[in-house]
Amino acid sequence: MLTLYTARNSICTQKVFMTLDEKNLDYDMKVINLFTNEQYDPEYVKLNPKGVVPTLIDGDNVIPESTLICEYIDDIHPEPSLVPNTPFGRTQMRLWSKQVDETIFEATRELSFSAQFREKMKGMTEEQRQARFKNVGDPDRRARFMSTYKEGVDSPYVFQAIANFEKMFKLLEKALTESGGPWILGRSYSLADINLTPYVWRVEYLTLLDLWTEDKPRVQEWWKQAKARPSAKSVIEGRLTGLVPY
Ligand SMILES: N[C@@H](CCC(=O)N[C@@H](CS)C(=O)NCC(=O)O)C(=O)O
Repeated sequence: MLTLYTARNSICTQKVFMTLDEKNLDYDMKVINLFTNEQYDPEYVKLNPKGVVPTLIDGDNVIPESTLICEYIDDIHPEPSLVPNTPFGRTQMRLWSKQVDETIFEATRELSFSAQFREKMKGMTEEQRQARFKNVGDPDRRARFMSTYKEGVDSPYVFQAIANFEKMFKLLEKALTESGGPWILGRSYSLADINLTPYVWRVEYLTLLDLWTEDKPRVQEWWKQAKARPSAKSVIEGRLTGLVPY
């Protein structure tokens, strides 16, 4: 049985939930409370040295990083396949995962924190808050985190996040035009679509999506279908409205 470590509102874990759902797989779930610093518990850090979720446990195998976890799940349960069957197709898929991991994840976090989670951080004790800032090992990540907490939507990282989304949606319109759709890589739904879906859903929830998609008909069409996908609806909708707590 697979075990998945997650946290409330963890957007990167939603990719993994969607992948498990697409494959119709059972799993156990362990919830880490990020607001009481459980991610820095020495026992958890042994599993995930960065102190982040998700982490997947499959027997003796411990797998961090949501993108790698999704590919691992596809490898061990290849049907229905969520990965293209040509080397070039897989490279294209990974380019999308890379873009999400390198810019869209941070951008979404900056937008969510400055607009939504900041309020929750204000409810922590000063000691908890300082511990949270201190424990973020990566200095760039800590600077982003502190800036969105202190400056909210005026943080320079928020401007950068908006620009990164703008750039990504332009590339998405182009990719859908070239692939002919309906999915990012063409006719088959893949991890490229899954990797992006929770992030687009989050910016839609923050009422920002139209900003970028108004003039992009192919992105609009893609989003209509991506959102209607049963794995996306069951995983994301309930979590955003709070019906599914984790
Ligand atoms: N690149 C990692 C990012 C993991 C990550 O940062 N996860 C967030 C939740 S979505 C987290 O655990 N944050 C810990 C914290 O906020 O202290 C992945 O995709 O798995």
